[in-house]
Amino acid sequence: MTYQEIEQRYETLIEKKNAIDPTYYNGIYERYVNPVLTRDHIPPFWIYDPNPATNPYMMQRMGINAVFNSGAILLDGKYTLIARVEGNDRKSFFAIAQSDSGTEGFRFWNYPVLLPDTCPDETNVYDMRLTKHEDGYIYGIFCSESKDTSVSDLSAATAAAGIVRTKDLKNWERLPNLRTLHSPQQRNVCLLPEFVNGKYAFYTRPMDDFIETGSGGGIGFGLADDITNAVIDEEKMTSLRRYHTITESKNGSGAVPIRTDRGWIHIAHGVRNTAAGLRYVIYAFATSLEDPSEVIAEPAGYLIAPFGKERVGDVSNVVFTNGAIVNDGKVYIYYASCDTRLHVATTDLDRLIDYVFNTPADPLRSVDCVKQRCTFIAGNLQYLHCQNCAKEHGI
Ligand code: M1P
Repeated sequence: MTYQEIEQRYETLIEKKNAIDPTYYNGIYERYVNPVLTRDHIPPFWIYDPNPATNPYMMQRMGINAVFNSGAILLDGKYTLIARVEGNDRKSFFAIAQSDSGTEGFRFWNYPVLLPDTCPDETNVYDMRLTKHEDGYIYGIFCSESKDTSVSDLSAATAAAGIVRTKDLKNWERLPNLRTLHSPQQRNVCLLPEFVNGKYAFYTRPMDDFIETGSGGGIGFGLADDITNAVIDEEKMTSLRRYHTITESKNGSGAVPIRTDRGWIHIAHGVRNTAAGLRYVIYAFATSLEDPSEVIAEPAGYLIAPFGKERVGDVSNVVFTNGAIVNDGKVYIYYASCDTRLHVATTDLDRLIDYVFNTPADPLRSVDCVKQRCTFIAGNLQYLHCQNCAKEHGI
């Protein structure tokens, strides 16, 4: 192929229309036919040297493997994603893509984000949550991964929460990593947009180890006095890991919580183990506006699970979110499948609130789940019977 043909193929992809997937219905949200970001959405000049003199075979010089977990905000009226981009060399980095509609036409800026290099041991960075904070800054909280040199295992790593801030997503200030005094490692940390008791409020995910959360009981909540030296002493538990549920192995914050009249709505992820490896799904819960560490609603089971083609990828059986946008009552949930590509699901605030507050909680035992369903069925059959009677009597 010539560089012009590669460019043309790229333009065709960016201009491609997206549509609601007609094969999927649950009344809660819509899925879309096409992913919103894939590695094919990367500008060709990030990958190819366009000069035939230095690239006579027009081969990829610097390949991109995947584009997935993305933070999200509305910036100057544009749906703005900070995507996790992974090179063929396995290193992840961040890049900004914008769209006018939120469901199609995402185009990357010319350059990826070059973060200030303040942590010499940091090897990899990923999964940034973007928070438009009431202090006037946009914060990015991300996973900062370093090699664990205290053990001989070559793959041993440590995870910490990196913090950056910006006003325009162009000029970034790196702040010291978050320190949680009682948790050795952190990943999936996210910052609430509002102060709580005059402090910066974080949802954390205490972990004993890089992969296993160990004694970490779920999603934590902690306050830091100073964002420029963020230290959390106490981490209160919010949404918990529970035996034989979707969060048995681990869970973690996802999109920055959405403020509603009824409470903060969280769109998080839960992980369980299976014979085929870990299965990641997305679930929702709500915390109180008065006390954002208190869970006030938690529907049973998952909100989004891998579906159809989403099931297969580099890390199969995974859906994961770290970004959502609310615009004029419409909610755009950006979720990745299998650490490979990024999708959008759309709903609206009313439906999301109805889902979170009116979906029954998990009774935690099969027998109680059957009782719960029988009560549901009985109510439904009675309603249908009444409807039929009314029709028969012409009411
Ligand atoms: O591979 C699935 C996900 O694994 C991690 O999530 P967690 O910390 O909950 O295990 C993250 O690295 C995430 O990026 C990845 O998608």
